[in-house]
Amino acid sequence: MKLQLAVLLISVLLEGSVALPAVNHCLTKFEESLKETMALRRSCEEAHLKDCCQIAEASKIIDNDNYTPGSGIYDISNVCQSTAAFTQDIFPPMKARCNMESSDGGWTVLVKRTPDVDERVSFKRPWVEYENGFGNLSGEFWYGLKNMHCLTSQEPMEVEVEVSKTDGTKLVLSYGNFKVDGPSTSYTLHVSDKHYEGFDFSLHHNGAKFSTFDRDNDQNPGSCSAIYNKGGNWFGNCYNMHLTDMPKPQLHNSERFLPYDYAELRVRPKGCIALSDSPGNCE
Ligand SMILES: [Ca+2]
Repeated sequence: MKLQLAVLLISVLLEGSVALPAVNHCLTKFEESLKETMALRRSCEEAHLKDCCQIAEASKIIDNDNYTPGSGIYDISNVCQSTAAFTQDIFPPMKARCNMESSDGGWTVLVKRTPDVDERVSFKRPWVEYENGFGNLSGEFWYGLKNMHCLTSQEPMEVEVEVSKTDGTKLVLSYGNFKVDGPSTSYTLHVSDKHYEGFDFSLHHNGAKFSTFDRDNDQNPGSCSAIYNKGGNWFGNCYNMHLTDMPKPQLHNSERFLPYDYAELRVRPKGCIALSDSPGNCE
């Protein structure tokens, strides 16, 4: 084999015209193979992957089901693009934070609170900022009511709210239905079909309009946002879940306040096929 290679090399050097067809043949084969791979990638990119579930599914197809994408920031189609002013520019294309680990992954993260950042993000913001989104996708952020409405209106979605403390205490609240209506309803929230044991933290919030300190749509004689540190929320009178409270996200189980250090609200389509063994397709 080494001898054949040496002969080929010498032929190339001394009689290029004789050996080149063999080399060209190999190059052509390689080029064809490369084109095939690139075409497959393009077909998935052009499919306008619209959320983290579709990214997880497409990754499995490209790499023959051997590759599981990690959690992080991904490009998604800009069908839900708003004028959000994220620290990391979200367009074009639009970016999303994907959680590919919790409960088999495929989650698009809509709200994130974490103390593990150099600079904390303030959630004391007016209506317009809650509509468009704010923060940093690699740290703390609010994805924006416009984006939440768009993402949850395309198909039925499920939701998980995970809260935890630095001591390892963790609570995952999962619901089978999650939808944010449009601006004409002040982004009314629909959350139902509880999938965990214990207190139902969706009370106060299912059917509630969104409120901020400068736009009071809640059921309290005063303003829940103003009372609870100017964070925006789907307040009733006032809350069981307040992920934008400052300085920490809070739950309230009808008896007492439960402060946490971390919080994440994430959604994915019901029956996301990234969860199954089937590779599916890009269409
Ligand atoms: Ca009120």
